[in-house]
Amino acid sequence: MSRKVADLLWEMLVKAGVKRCYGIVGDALNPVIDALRRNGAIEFIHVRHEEYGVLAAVAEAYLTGNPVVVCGTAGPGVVHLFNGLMDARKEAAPIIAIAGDVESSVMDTSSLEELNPYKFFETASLYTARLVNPGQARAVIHTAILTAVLEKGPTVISIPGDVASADAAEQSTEFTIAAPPVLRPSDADLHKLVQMIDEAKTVAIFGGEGCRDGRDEVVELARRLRAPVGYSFRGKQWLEHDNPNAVGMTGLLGYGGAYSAIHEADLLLLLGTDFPFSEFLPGASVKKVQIDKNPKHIGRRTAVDLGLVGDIKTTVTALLRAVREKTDEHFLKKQLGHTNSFHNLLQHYVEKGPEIKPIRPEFLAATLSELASDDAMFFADTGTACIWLARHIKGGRDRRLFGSFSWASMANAAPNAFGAQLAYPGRQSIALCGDGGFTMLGMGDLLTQVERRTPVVQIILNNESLDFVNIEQQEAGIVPFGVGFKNPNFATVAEAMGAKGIRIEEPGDVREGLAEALAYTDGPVVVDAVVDPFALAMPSHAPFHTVKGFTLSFAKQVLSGRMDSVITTIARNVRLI
Ligand SMILES: Cc1ncc(C[n+]2csc(CCOP(=O)(O)OP(=O)(O)O)c2C)c(N)n1
Repeated sequence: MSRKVADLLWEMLVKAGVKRCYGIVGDALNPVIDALRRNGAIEFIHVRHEEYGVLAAVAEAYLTGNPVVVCGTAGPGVVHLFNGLMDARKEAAPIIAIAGDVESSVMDTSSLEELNPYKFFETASLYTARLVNPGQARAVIHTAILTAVLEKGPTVISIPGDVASADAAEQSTEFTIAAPPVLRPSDADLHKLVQMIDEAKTVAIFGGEGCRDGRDEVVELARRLRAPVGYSFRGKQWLEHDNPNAVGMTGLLGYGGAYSAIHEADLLLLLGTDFPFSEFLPGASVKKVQIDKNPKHIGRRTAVDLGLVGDIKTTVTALLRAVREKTDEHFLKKQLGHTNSFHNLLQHYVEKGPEIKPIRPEFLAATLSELASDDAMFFADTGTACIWLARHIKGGRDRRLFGSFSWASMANAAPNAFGAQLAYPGRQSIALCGDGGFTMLGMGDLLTQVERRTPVVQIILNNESLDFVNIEQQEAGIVPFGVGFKNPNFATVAEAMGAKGIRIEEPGDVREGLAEALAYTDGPVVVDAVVDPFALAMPSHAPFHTVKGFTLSFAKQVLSGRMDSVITTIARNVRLI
């Protein structure tokens, strides 16, 4: 049989390092998937919902750095990919989507399941191509691969079945993928920066995902400058562990002394971060320097005094050769002091946890962190799970923490953990799921995990509400509405689906239940943890509007006859119990 366009596609994807393709087949994709079968080098992961497949692929691609393929058939199957591709775009994960397209003979005639891929994917995709002629194949596939890998994000190849099964005879499949280039600011700019650092009495560092490869250099710079180090959610896993200068996060999930450190320093170094909450960043009273390899990040969240383009590892290495060591530890000690006091506050519900029912999520998360292995991978659903992950799950050199941190889609954790487990079999892969998130997307594809006996631990924060929104509404000063729902016993449901189910209602059973879940390696586990829906989580720095909003909401709730829930919320959050 002669080589088809679809054969060429998989040959090139294999050369790009693709190990898996997640999706649902049919229609236009049938010849594509037939070629995948013939090729044999890429594992096909048949999921029950395309979005689940993409969110799994995002975790795999983010963690490994390798491109991952997803696929959906024409029209609706392709539409289901979209939210996941937005996630890939925001989380910078190299994903190549193969979108089935209508036959080329009926294109642009509003035929069944037809959509315009250029328009549809415009927001999500870094590069979208419609393969309508076999002659385009090599160039299109090549561009989709290189764009995904080098620009780190999703690309889309829209392909009709007739083109997939057309002859691709002579086309070459050879290409190379360059390693990321070394990028640092000019000598003149570096010199300016060194001067600013040397002149500043106190320096604080705030880092993000860009510190992934330059972690040791940033920690060394902080030591040299006696600088406290705060971080974004994405920066936490690189900058918190084994760093004596770590002072926590700022923003809505904030804890520790990060907020005061970055507001009280003479000079703030923003390193590899696009932290989006401008209101938590200091204004003109603090001098700011931002370094990022992506020029678009520089100065967009807050005005900076100096903006430099460079990767963090290379730039900080150059800085380390030039900056003078500081000796005054006063500022650093003060910020570490704030961090310690906040830590003690956070420990309250962890220490009291064994006695408090319903189970406090702080206690659940801290116990999980303690029991999980040193190379465990944790994923948090968008919702309150993020708060508990940020505050109570400890990172480590080999631990990984991931979620839909920049796109903030619900229901990401279970598919993330599934993709991670496929990429790293043998490591613990743990999803902290919201009950809203798990029932939105996680439940159907629990069957996929069961079928493959993938040992993913999903812990459901069963609070019978969209709790994050509940908190959000109160913060905005309104009466919580549209946030409550009823749940089944998830452990029983899981067992009926062929997974292991563990229900934890008693605080005294938390440790044993989690240990049992982590020890189970014969397939997926669902831990149904009945937690306190009234657990609030205020940031270490609560802006005035937050405090005002809660006060207003409490007043409105009292006036509308909900005195009981106001009293419970207050009682359970001001340490009365
Ligand atoms: C797909 C999607 N829909 C809606 C939202 C808005 N949203 C953010 S968090 C949240 C509530 C999450 O509830 P749940 O999964 O039960 O977790 P909890 O906050 O209760 O822990 C909602 C509705 C979103 N981010 N993504």
